[in-house]
Amino acid sequence: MNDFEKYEFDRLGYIVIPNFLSDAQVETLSETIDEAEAHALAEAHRPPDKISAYGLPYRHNADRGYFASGAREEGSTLIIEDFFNFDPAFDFLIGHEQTMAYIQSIVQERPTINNCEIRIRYPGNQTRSHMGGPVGRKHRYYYSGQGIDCIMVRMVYFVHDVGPGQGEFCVVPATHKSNMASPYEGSNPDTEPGMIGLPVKAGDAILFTENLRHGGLTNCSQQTRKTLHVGYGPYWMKSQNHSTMDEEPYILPGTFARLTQEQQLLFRAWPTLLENGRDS
Ligand SMILES: O=C(O)CCC(=O)C(=O)O
Repeated sequence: MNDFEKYEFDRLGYIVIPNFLSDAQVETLSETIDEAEAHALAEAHRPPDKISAYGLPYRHNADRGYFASGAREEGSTLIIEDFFNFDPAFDFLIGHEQTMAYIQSIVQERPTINNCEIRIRYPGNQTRSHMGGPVGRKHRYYYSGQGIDCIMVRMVYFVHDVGPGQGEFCVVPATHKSNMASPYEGSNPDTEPGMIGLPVKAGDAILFTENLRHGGLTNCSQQTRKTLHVGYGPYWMKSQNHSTMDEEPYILPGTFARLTQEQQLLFRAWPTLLENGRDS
């Protein structure tokens, strides 16, 4: 993360990183997201196996190791959590060198992955505004003697262009430093004062602190918006996926076994002997 990016991240609470992924990576991710969508939709009629801490119904697919919520409907979102279990094609994002360079600049304790979800936002859908201001400790943005020190950040990877009107990820810049919660009622990102959409191209990424007020503008187009979201925080943070909130990260034994030791560490929500210079 260069000095300009650090300055902008501190000032605004997010940065857009153009051309972050190669065309080949975008193609692989896009194809695999489509497969995951088809797989999850094939089970969309099933009753939920689990209700999340926030009341969202989830279907659990034990074979492919994901939790899905939602269906293909006008105005709906399909969320597929723990997508790393679904297909090894996603593995290159675990410990992705360029991503980790950013994460290590803004999470001071050893970072781990605490959230991974595919978001599929059908026409008419929006993501309500949330966060900003004095949020709980889990999502806080701090600045210490060591620099920026976030508890929860997310990298969003884009596999197709998302232009104005196509359901852009949106933010109220600088609200990670606000001393007050948003007083605007309804949490409608389309009308909330200060909210701006961030248009992107395929291969771009957006890095933001969860402390920032954010959401997704209404997708007014006929294009379904598909993104990958990966959350990071200090190793002691447990899963922040809605379906497994504050549980151990949900990684199938088969997924864990195929990862390198460095990648495995990104799912270990406890201190390891490696941190004392010894192998665990
Ligand atoms: O992309 C969106 O629509 C919203 C995403 C979001 O709220 C998140 O990643 O925390």
